[in-house]
Amino acid sequence: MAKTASNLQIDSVRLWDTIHETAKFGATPKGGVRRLTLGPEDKQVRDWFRKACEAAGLEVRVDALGTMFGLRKGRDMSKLPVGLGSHLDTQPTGGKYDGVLGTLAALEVVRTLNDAGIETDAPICIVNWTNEEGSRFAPATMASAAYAGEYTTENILARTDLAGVSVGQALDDIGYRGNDAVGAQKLGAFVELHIEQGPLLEAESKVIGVVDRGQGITWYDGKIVGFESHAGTTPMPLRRDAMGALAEVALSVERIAKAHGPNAVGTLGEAVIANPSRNVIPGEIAFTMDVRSPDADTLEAIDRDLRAACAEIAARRRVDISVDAIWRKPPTIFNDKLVDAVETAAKSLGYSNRRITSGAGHDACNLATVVPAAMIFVPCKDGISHNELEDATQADCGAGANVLLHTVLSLAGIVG
Ligand code: HGY
Ligand code: MN
Ligand code: MN
Repeated sequence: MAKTASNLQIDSVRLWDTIHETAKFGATPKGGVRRLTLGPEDKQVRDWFRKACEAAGLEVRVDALGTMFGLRKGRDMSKLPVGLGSHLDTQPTGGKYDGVLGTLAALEVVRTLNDAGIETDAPICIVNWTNEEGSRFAPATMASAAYAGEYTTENILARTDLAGVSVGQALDDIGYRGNDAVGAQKLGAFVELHIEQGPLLEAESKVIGVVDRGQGITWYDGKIVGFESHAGTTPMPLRRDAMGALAEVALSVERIAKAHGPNAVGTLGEAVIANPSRNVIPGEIAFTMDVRSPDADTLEAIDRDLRAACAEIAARRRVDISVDAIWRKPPTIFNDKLVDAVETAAKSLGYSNRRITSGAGHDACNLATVVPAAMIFVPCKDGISHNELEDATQADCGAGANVLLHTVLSLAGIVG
């Protein structure tokens, strides 16, 4: 006899065990996870995920960018599935929860419905999106962006990593270039559970973040060209030092983001010196920048100020500085109805909650441009993420998964 759905709870021990079981794929000595997209560790977790989905009775399909869909039939298969999930790839010094919680909580929702013998009216579909992190291949959230029509599949397949390996080649290397066209699996809605990756929920002792907004993001590729010359014989006034210019660019990013604060952030996260040598003045440096704000006008203003600062540094230091905006993600406004469904679920389950804007980018932010979408946050310890110290509690992960379960049930309808 099926349990009544209203008192249904996920199995938080099983979810916790699943999170820690998959953390072994790419486990690092410091307790983090290094699972770069489409690498060998990503293959391991993908193979694990496929088996777990099939064991839960899901029909697993993979699209041309490797995104994995696990479909649970509903009574009315003419209805579009309710989507839920996140990503299983991590940063180089990533943690156990970023993306993993949302993907495995989606699996836990299915397992819970199976155990309770509950059939939903609409089907549900759990999703593991390829390359949410954007660390190995830019941009971040590339597969869900292609699903939302922002890029063609060919454009994404041709993207390369620093070693010159393309997305297409990497997919073939791990056997995850699927036969389905990107976008073939239609979704009627999408809900993503994620750790907050910031300090607010913990600081306010709130268990659930009802995410109604997401920051806009601009990613830049930059290049500084100066002049390589002898570190000992070149007088300081004659130098065209790319490293000195980079140092000023980095401080300008920080200054400009602060000037447009408090709701703006800017980071110079990568720098690669061409042919580095201790006794050669750097002549060429490639770098990247990440700028974010919930406000589109602020992003535009920061773009103008950054370009002006680079032009001034370049002229004064007699170097060339180029800055190319390779990804512009506008701020996200999540679907009111779904955000209300998340809030209603949190309240009915008795969890403390607050509305919150996501500082991080997520696949749900892309889905929100094509289907009704919303997100659920739970706290992470000290707000730390993209760091091997990333941590969360079993209770909070379980609470988030329960809110996910009841949000999905409110959207998919219950039959048995
Ligand atoms: O960069 C981001 O916001 C996401 O965590 N990949
Ligand atoms: Mn994430
Ligand atoms: Mn991340």
